Amino acid sequence: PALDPEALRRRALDALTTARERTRALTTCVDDRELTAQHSPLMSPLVWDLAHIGNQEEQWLLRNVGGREALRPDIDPIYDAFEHPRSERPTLPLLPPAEAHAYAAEVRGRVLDILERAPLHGSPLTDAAFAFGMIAQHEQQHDETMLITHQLRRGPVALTAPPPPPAPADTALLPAEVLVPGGPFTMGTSTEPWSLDNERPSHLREVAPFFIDTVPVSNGAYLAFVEDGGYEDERWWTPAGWAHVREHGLAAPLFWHREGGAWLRRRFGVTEPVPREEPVLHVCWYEADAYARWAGRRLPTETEWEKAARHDPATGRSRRYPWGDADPGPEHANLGQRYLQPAPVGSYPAGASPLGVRQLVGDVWEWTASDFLPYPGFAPFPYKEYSEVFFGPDHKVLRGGSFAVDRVACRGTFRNWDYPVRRQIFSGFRTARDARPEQV
Ligand code: AVJ
Ligand code: FE
Repeated sequence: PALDPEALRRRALDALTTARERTRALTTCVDDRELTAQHSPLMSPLVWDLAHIGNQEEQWLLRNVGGREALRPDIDPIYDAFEHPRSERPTLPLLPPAEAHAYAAEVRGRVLDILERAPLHGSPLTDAAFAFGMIAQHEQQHDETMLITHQLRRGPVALTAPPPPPAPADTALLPAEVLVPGGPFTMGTSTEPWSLDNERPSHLREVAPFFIDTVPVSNGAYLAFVEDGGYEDERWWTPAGWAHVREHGLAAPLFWHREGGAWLRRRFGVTEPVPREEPVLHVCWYEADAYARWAGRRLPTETEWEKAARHDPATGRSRRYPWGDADPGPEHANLGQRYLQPAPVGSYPAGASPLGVRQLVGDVWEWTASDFLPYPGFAPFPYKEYSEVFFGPDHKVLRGGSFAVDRVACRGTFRNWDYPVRRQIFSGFRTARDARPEQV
């Protein structure tokens, strides 16, 4: 059922406000020197993200939807992600922290005024209700990016959060894998109001039966691969993956190191023993793929992942989330930086799919076997640089969203992508295998 304009306005206001609270937390917990520093050549200075958030909001909501006069057209080029790679951004004449905060706040004040009055349908952007959702998602995506910067930063602890609850009692009894039946399945969406261009349109896909892990691969399981010499054994790696581990000397997930006989990991400034029960985090596609091969399995394709997450075998229908059509609540999934780590494998029984697959949404982004490609009938919207320029074999698809993603930027249809070498992102995975006909 379509939401009435007042409900849409409330929803947009709520999404924008939630995003700004997170942005503030991420940009006020360190001093100005740290905001302007580059903590890794892979990342922008935090103060660039902050003003870029404001600048995108100015361009799309103030100028496009609101038809208002530009506030700071002079800074557009500085905050255009395509003009300057991240490694160059510290050398740009960036707004200093106080000005960046003031600019983002000024844009937001004017945007809330537009949100109160604007007709939500029939605007220059075709549908202003979409534009508000897109900008809330954009800010939350940068909040995840800024959290990655915080993870890469060295120095005293700046961000804290409570730990997630321990795994539920039934975890040890869960089957290792679940059979997903073959047959047609509706992938993507043509109706989800805030879905982005690459999730559209919905279309039918034929899927062969397959088995998929009930839970994401844990640190404990991954450690068995490490200790079995997985990183030294060419058999498990694709040629490109093998060249990459050799060249960079990879021997364990990013942020892990060995001390005495113990494996430790650093997380937001705290070093602790690697927790066995937590989903493995900070692995690149090559590592995920090699682990799967070592385990006698493979990564799921993107189509398989989405079928596992959305297919309801009782009705044949594809649902919005593994648990149904309800928006994510705290009982369903570990999202929104509520905790600053994934929950133990087996958590969130209320978020399980009808077939019993757990933690598909939240906790860790899950690498899939698939390249990032357009769906049949794809049309860029509202700009080619969101998705279209990234399609092709250079990027692998990740699904499901991590603990760092807000629910506004996370759905059963949501698609993320990155280079197969990337591992500073909050990435993990689960494995799959073909089902033989007699098992179906
Ligand atoms: C969809 C997460 C790959 O961060 O590069 C932010 C999202 N696009 N600003 C990214 C995005 C433009 C994008 N990812
Ligand atoms: Fe951006």
